[in-house]
Amino acid sequence: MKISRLWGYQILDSRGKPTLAATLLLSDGSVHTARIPSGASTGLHEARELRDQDGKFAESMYGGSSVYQACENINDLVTPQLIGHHPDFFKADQMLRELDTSDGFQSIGANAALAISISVAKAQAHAHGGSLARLFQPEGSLKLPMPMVNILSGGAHARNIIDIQDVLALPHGATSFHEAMSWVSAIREVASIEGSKLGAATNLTADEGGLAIEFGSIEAACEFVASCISIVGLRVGADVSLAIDFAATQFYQDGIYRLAKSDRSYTSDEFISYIQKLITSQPILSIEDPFAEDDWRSWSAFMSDAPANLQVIGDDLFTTNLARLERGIDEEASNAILIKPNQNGLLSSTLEVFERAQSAKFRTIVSARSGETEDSWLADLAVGWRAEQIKVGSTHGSDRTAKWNRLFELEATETCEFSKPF
Ligand code: 2PG
Ligand code: MG
Repeated sequence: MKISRLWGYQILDSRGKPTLAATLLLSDGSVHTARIPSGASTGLHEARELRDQDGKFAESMYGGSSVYQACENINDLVTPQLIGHHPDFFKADQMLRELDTSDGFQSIGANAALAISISVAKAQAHAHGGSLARLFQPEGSLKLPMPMVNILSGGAHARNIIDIQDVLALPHGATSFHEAMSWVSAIREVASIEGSKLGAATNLTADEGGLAIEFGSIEAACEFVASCISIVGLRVGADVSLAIDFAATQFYQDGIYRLAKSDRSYTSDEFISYIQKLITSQPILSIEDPFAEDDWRSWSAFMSDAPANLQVIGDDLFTTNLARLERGIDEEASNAILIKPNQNGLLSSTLEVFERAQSAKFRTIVSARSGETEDSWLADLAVGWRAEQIKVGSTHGSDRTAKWNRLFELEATETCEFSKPF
C-alpha cells in the first residue's frame, strides 16, 4: 500500500482555537487522519508550535493564532516527498528531520511535523492490518494504563481560580480499567454536587472538563476532593489518592514562587519546605511540576529527601526532550516523566524519550494537552507503548471521552491486563 494523497488543513480544538490536522489517503482507498492538540501552560523548551503571528496569514480572523502557514508547509514541502511511498513513520520522521534541521521544528512547525508523523503511523498500522496500539505491540496481551483524572482545575486552565493547575484523582486501588473509571466518574459527579453547595457554577467546566471551583488555598482544594472520595464510599489513600499538577512555572518569577490566592510568596528553599508539608498533610501520591522548569536545583534538593513512594513528575521540566531527560536522570531531579508528543514534534523521538525513561526506571505518564480534539491516537500510543499511566483531563467533554472510550474499547475487544504502578 502506498500514499496517494496527503493534505494539511486547519481545524478547531476544544477551546475553539485553530489547530492542525493531516489526512492521508492510501492506495487501497483508506483514509487516515491525525488531529493535533495544543497546550495553554506550555513549557519554554517545547518544540515550536507554528502559528501565524506574522507573515502572510497574520491578518486572518483568528488574530495570529491560525495555523495556515503550518498547513502550507505540509502541502507544499512534505506531501510531494511522501506521495508514492509506503507509510512508515520512522522514514517520514527522518525526512522531516532533514527538511527542518533546526531545534524544535522552528521552520516547518512541530504541529505540522507531528500531524505527519501520526497520520503516517495510523496508515502504517492499517497496512499491517491492525490498530495503532498493535503497530507497537503486535502480539500478546495489551496493558491498559492507570488513569489519572482531573477533578478540579485552576491555574492557566481556569482563570487561576486555584493557584495550582489540577487536583486529580488517582484510583490506584482499582483492579481494572473500568473499575478505576467508575470510581473517578463517581468522584467527579459528587464533586459537582458538593461544589454547587459551595455556590460554585458547576455547570461551567474548565479547559479539560474539570470543575472550576474557587479555593483560597491548595489545602482547601485537596480537602474538598478527599471529602468527595469519602462521600462515594471509597477509602482515601487506600483506594484513591490525590495527584497535583502545580504547573509551578506559571507562578514563579525571579526566584520567587508566588501563590496569589493564598497571598503567600516563597523562595525556592521555602517552597521545598512548603511542598514537603503539603504531601504529609494531604493524601497526595503524585506531584507534577512542583518547581519551575529551569529551577533544577530545587527539583534535586526536594528529591534527595522525598518519600520513596511519592511520584514526582517532570512535565515543563522535561518537555519530552531527550537532552533534558538525560539531565534529569543525571541530577536525580524526579522519578517520573509526562510524555506529550506535541512537546517533541515527532512520534519516533517521543518514543525514544519514552524508552529512555523506562530504562532509567522512571515512571511514564502519557498525557493529552488542555486544548484537545476528538482524536484518540494518544490512547493507542499509551497502550502500545505499555505506559504505566495516562492523563487526559476529566470525564466530561468529548475531547476527553474520546480517549477514555478508546481505552474502554480496547479493554472490551482485546486481551488486556491493567497497570498497577502503585
Ligand atoms: C499539563 C497539561 C495538561 P497544558 O500541564 O500537564 O493538563 O496542560 O496542555 O495546558 O500544558
Ligand atoms: Mg503539567
